[in-house]
Amino acid sequence: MEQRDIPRRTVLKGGVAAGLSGLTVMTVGGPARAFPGHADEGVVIPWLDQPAPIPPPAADIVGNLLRWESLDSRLTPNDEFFTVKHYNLPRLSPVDWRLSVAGLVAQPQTLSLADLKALPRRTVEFTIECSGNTGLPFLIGAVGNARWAGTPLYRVLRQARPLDRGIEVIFWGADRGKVTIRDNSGVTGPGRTGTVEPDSTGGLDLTITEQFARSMSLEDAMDADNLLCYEMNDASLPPEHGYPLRLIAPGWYGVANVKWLTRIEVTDSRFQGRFMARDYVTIREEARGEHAIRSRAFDQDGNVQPTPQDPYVASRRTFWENNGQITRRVLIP
Ligand SMILES: Nc1nc2c(c(=O)[nH]1)N[C@H]1C(S)=C(S)[C@@H](COP(=O)(O)O)O[C@H]1N2
Ligand SMILES: [Mo]
Repeated sequence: MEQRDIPRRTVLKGGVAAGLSGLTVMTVGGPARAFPGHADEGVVIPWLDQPAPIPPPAADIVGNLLRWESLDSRLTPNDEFFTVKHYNLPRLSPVDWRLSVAGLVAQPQTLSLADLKALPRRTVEFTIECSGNTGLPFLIGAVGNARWAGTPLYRVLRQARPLDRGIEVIFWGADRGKVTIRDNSGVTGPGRTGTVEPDSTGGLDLTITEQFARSMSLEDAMDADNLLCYEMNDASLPPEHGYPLRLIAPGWYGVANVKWLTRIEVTDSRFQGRFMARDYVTIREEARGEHAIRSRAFDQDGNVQPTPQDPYVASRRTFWENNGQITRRVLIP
């Protein structure tokens, strides 16, 4: 291949929209080499369709997106690795930081970083990709590959001895932030113990403080590849990537890899926090037509509201006190 330098002005003339100069590879000076050390093997031709600049509200959340043109190694260097933080950036001290393993377990654990490092060490290479990647005009670099080291999660869970009725594992991060909920239902619950404030518009919306959390089934959590990870590419985890400890769950989207991990909780019901039930959930438009809608409540012990067929409801010989599930029909025009 003939080696050709592509001067910056050519790229700009080529139709790249204005305002992107901070993002294109050409701003770093000379052209990037496709294969470093092999000067005769050509140069990287930058993409014409560079991502849009990150708009201000999203810039607090998404940072350091991958520049595809500067990719020259299998592992993404830590300081070039994309970051996503939905809330604040916790600065945790290794001195007083502890991981607690609690909830429906026979042997709750409290572990220091030194305790975790004393456990067997394992390394996995895993590509993290945000599930929002390529979903927005500015978001086409939320992906990176690293070598992660830590101790297998299943050992720590096994040590805590989950009870038989434990089916779900919640991973709590130290970060927290305000979330607006469209009505005042569902305000209480794990991690939502913060203040409840009426919305400024005087509507029914309520703003609560919620701690970052994601969950998975106990069965998925026990997967031998999951790591309680304290190292990224042979360095201690950088603060932006979850120092001192994060979950690395190979095969899962980025959001499952909870950073700044402080608490692992085993529960007996599905967790319905923001990042399980509202964000990072795909909602598809329903085709028009008639639909049935049924509500189901759970009590504090996790019992489901009875169905109309449940003997507790069906055996009533009066019309009083029907606490069964109710189905209503709607037509979406
Ligand atoms: N505690 C916590 N963990 C988190 C997040 C977060 O906001 N808080 N963001 C998640 C999301 S959405 C992604 S895509 C990945 C990104 O990991 P990185 O910032 O190390 O690249 O972290 C996940 N873990
Ligand atoms: Mo993400």
